Amino acid sequence: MRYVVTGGAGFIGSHIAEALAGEHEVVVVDDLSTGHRENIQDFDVEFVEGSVTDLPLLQEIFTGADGVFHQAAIASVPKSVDDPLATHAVNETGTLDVLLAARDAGVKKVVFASSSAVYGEEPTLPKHEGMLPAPVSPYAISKLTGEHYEAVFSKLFGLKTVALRYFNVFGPRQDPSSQYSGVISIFTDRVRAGEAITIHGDGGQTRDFVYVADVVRANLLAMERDVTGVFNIARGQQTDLNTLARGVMEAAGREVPVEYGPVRQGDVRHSLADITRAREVLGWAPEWTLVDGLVETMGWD
Ligand code: UD2
Repeated sequence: MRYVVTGGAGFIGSHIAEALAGEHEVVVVDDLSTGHRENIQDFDVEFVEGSVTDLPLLQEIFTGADGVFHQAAIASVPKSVDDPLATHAVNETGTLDVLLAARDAGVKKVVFASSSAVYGEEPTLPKHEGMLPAPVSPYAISKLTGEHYEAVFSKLFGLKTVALRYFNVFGPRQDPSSQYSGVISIFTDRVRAGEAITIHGDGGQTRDFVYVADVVRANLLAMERDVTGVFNIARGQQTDLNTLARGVMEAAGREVPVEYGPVRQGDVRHSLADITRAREVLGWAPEWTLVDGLVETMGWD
């Protein structure tokens, strides 16, 4: 099979590309705005530097492709608040470009990286796919729009599509360099360096963390199986930030000071997914515990 991974030099995309490489022909398209060439240097993939906003480029690359894993995005809520037009161009117009190029090239399926952000501030837990989305950021709107485009392209043009609503994904190659990076990438980076970690608020807030290898398997199943629609991808378990901080230190075998700062503006207090649909329809279940995932993440150079 020939697969294209947009955003394939990024965190999740590079893990998908790695899982496919060797067995399949893999083309990675990435504009390297947040991705890195080094993420894909150790396995056999074709690399094309370019953006999903370049429709002619996508049309060329998608020719002969069986499936597209669409992971490219400006993957940041705060960035989308600062510059909604940039997020709109890449996440919404870019997704439309991907779907148009996929349709025109006769691609069989597009699997799209959506986000738990689409649920917004609605406090009901756990979040399930039947709930009404309530986006509270341009980023969330962009992911929800991508889902809607997928559904409409399925209806109008018969293109098979799946949207995976990722919760808090973590693992090797997640970039810790920005203040908005995933909390686990920041904590593991600091603990490795022997530096203090900062918890925003009292540490009682919770997230549903899922290890990247499980997210990769969800993508492969979504591509292979005869399924369409929207699926939550998470572990279906809540972990509070104090427990997480202790877990990272245990995985590292090293203690660092824990500092407490003000609650981050716009932070959701609790997050938890209902993953029944992924279990029953996709045939997927998370296999990695948080602790095993943390150990693996810590061990990466
Ligand atoms: C996640 C997604 C985001 C979007 C959002 C939807 C990640 C990396 N981000 O944001 O893309 O889908 O969910 O709601 O998956 N924290 C600390 N100390 C730190 C860094 C973070 O205490 O040094 C806290 C932070 O205040 C928050 C929690 O850790 O309460 C998780 O933060 P995050 O940025 O990893 O992810 P989140 O849930 O805000």
